[in-house]
Amino acid sequence: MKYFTRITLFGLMTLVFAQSRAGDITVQDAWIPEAPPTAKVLACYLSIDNQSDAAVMLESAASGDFGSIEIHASEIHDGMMHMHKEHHLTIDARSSLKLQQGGYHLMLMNKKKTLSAGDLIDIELHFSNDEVIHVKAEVRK
Ligand SMILES: [Cu+2]
Repeated sequence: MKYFTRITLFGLMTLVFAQSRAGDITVQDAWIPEAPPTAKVLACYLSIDNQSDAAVMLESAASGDFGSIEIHASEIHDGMMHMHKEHHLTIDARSSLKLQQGGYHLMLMNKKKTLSAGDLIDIELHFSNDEVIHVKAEVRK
């Protein structure tokens, strides 16, 4: 029991530490549009703010609730929406980048459980400066 508490406390401290150390990079308003239960792939939107003096790249993302996560960009070609994979997204120094419908998004692949509105999904974001930021993305209607 004591061991378990210690692990939990350590986990919390690590999280707090990661977030405070990541002070220059903040991630806000992470959300996932609710999709039909049969959908295996979902999008995730969020905004990333980089208050440091150097550009930083979002290089990858992961979640225990999905097999993998890709970084995608959407664009309209001949009136049709297409998307393609990006290797990374650059957030310039002292600026922010918004992942939103019709633009950049995280593509959550191979869903492992049923998601419904109100659920909070843990996603970790890996940046080029070795920072890892944990976010809870809310599933919304
Ligand atoms: Cu996509």
